[in-house]
Amino acid sequence: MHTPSRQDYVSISFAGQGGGSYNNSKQWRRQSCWRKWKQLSRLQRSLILFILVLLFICGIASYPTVTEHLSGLTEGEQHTDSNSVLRPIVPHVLPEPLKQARPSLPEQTSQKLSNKRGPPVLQNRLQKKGNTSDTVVEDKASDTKKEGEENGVISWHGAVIDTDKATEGTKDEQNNEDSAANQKGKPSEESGARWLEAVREAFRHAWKGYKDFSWGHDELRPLSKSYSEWFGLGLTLIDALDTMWILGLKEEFEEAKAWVATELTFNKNVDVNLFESTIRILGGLLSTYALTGDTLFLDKAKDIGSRLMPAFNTPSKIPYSDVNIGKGTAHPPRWTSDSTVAEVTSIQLEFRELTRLTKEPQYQAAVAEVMKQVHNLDGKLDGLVPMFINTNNGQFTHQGIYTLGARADSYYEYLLKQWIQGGKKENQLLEDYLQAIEGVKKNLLQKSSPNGLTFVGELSHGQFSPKMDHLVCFLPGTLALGAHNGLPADHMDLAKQLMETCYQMYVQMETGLSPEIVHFNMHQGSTRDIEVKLADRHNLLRPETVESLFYLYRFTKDQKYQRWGYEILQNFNKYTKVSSGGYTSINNVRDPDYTSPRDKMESFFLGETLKYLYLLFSDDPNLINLDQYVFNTEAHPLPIWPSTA
Ligand code: DMJ
Repeated sequence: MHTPSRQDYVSISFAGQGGGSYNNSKQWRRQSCWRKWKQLSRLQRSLILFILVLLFICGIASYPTVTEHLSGLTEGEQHTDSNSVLRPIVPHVLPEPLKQARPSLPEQTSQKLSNKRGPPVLQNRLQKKGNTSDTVVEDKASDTKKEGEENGVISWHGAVIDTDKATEGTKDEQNNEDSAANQKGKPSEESGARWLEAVREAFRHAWKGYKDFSWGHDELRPLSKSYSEWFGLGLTLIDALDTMWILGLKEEFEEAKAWVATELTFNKNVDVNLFESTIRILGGLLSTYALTGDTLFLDKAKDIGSRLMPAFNTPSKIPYSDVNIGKGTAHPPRWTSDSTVAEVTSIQLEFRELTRLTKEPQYQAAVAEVMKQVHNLDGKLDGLVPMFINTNNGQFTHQGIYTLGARADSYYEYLLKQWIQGGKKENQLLEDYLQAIEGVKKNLLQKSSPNGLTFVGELSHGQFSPKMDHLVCFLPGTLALGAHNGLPADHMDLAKQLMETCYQMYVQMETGLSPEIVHFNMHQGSTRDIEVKLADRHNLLRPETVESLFYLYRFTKDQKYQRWGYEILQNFNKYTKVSSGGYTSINNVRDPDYTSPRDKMESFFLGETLKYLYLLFSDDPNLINLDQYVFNTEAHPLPIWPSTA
């Protein structure tokens, strides 16, 4: 009996291929292969099988669409978030309010994207856009002048900056050109009015849920028709006060005001986060006072402001993250003595305004001290700051990581906005801002493949990561605001590019809603620009993109920004609206049939998202005139200080 050997196998193989004496029939090949297979030892067969299985697994894993689909199914089945009520989503078709819902993608990038679109489901969604309909989720400082600063002109690293330039409601020449090129598909006056009304309607719907199921509590849980408490201070109600005023919802405003007058008390034994309560509560009360002149709101602002001050009693004067507003004690989180850099540097607008109104210097002094220390610290990279700062020694910690996203974002926003608030005199703030934007350009800015979307990534110990939080989408608006106030014109160019990217973070998702975090492809040969990891597919009804759309529209009058905003509003209505009242965050923006609602309406949806949408659709430059007001990071407009000169 012939025992097959490795030698035999090799010789047969060569004979077959090189000799040409055998015919190439399929049958012969099958027999020959089988014979060869049988001639192999058990070990050889096992090895080959193992390699084949390995190759198959690698092949599957490197094909994202398949893995994402598979993982998506797994996620859906295994989802155990106790806050989410997993009920079937029943589409509920409402009449189409507008004919112009189909987005026009006039820019080159958009054109390219539409030619090279990825998954068919996305193409279907985009094709259907002209026919969108609403679906309801069923119940389921230094002031010293330097050379060249006269007449509002200062020089920074060779760039001459005309800081007196700021004319609300007018466009710079370049923007006029852009605008002329984008008149096609422009919303008519009539539809403009309807878009405004659509925001009011969305607000009323959100307010109904809040009123019916969570009145006086922090946040609505619209699916379980209940509420959640964070600080127990009526967070959503306070955050929404100035939105109601701006939207002209008088009845709703009056009932909320009555609650503030009779029910709201800060004399409570409760720990609050300094940053969150400053931007939402103190900021909300101050802006409502600024808009209405009603001293009720100023009195309440003074009360909460003074109760937050113990946070600054730390060895370094860098504030703790948490304060007990009843006991007057403060502390860092249990696990660290660090505070977040964005949190300690994004409370300045509010405390400075409190000092201006009360003539009590301690508020402004406390937050100015923080800015001074952060300005002088080592550990920055070209003006970019790390994410944490220690409350004992006042030094940056966890150094080497730089992002414009979570934990650092509003540091940059408040550099510019404090400078604007103070009448553009505090040059140190401006210089830090300008340096940081150069730092962004140098270290964090990249283009995606294949369509060359400009994005802001992250840097970790010298290693670039193409990861961008939705939170970073505040940046186009901030850059545009700076350019409007006389900062370099290339800031506006960058703002427009990033705006397009933030919009694409919505358009390229199957629901037309952005995920929390995206990753951009940078290698040539990529088939799509944006990837989303499984854990990042949620949408919390965040405002940053519509916030930037508002600024870009105000300054350019380019109506494509309004159309983009209207699309986003329609998609919020389609995928996050809960029929019994309210809107819900969702877990999965990539599956229109299984969005997996989270059962939570964040207070910033009313405080920010709907407010910015309304302002975006309004053509009245005096509805929060940007030469008179500056928005805090929670969309509460605060007065720009009158010049005392
Ligand atoms: C808001 O509380 C503020 O805009 C903050 O600066 C960032 N996070 C949320 C909105 O996304």
